[in-house]
Amino acid sequence: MTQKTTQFKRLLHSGKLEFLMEAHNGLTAKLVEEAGFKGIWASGLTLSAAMGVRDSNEASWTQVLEVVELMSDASSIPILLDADTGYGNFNNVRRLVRKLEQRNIPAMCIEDKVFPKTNSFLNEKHQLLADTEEFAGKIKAAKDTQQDGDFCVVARIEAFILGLGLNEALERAHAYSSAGADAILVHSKLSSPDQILAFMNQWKENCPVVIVPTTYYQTPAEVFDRAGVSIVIWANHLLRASTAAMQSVASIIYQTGSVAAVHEHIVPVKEIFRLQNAAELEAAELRYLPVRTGILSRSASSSSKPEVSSYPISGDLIPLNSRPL
Ligand code: SPV
Ligand code: MG
Repeated sequence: MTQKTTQFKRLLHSGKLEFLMEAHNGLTAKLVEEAGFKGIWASGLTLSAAMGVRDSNEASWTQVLEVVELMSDASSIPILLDADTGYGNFNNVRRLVRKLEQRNIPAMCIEDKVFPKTNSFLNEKHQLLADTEEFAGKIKAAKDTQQDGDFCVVARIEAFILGLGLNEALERAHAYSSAGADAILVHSKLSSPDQILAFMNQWKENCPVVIVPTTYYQTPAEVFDRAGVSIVIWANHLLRASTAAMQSVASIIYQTGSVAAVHEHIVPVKEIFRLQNAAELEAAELRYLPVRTGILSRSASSSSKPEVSSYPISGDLIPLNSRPL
């Protein structure tokens, strides 16, 4: 199996428009892969929202690392971690790169704002840009630290978010590319792709460009493709979809005092077992636990049948109070 670092680097240089989909835990990482995507965006916004905190570095970087490791374990496609500002200065970035490599996270994106960061769609008065040279130093430090030549550092430019112009965005992009960035992520919060297209029109370097069309989502992907964009990130849509579904289901069950009205609209428990690959554990138990000892088997000692897993993988679900789950 190709290394995840190499998989991600190939996506950046595939020569055609590629797409990353947001995930924020092991389950959603699996869903993204099953849907057919070739890569995952571990979004700072959705990771923090799923933890019940704000996208302002309220979750510690090690808490983020724990979740992203579970995501990586749960999927075989590469993850681009939204590492905000790198959680500190160049030295914190060096340590982050070492930890990401240890945990098989093949790529990180850092943005040129100051710690603690503020989400780009929130009050722009609270947004502060990092000094260009200081940020370029973080990129250099990351590239000097990585052990795997294919580990990727994506440098994110927030100039447009702060209302600065194309020149500022381009100057920063050139500085970050010279510092060794493997790609530039240029962010915009307009509802049209104008800033992105203007940037692409002037960007002549052989350094791939990544975009996040959350606000200009109505632009057809071919427009980005023609402009020379390498990767589009759908940054938060699984969290938003699941939030809508969970709000609706929780409210209906609360109001009706029953699951009857939602039962047809939610996945059966069997589907959750499938996503957890419970079948693999059932098979492993047969191989490694032929006979159970201890309290359970003593209580079942009158039976000659060896005790094996009771996961309802292929048959019906365990009846509970004479009703199936
Ligand atoms: C994220 O998904 O956390 C991002 C993209 O950084 S955005 O929310 O658009 O800033
Ligand atoms: Mg973010």
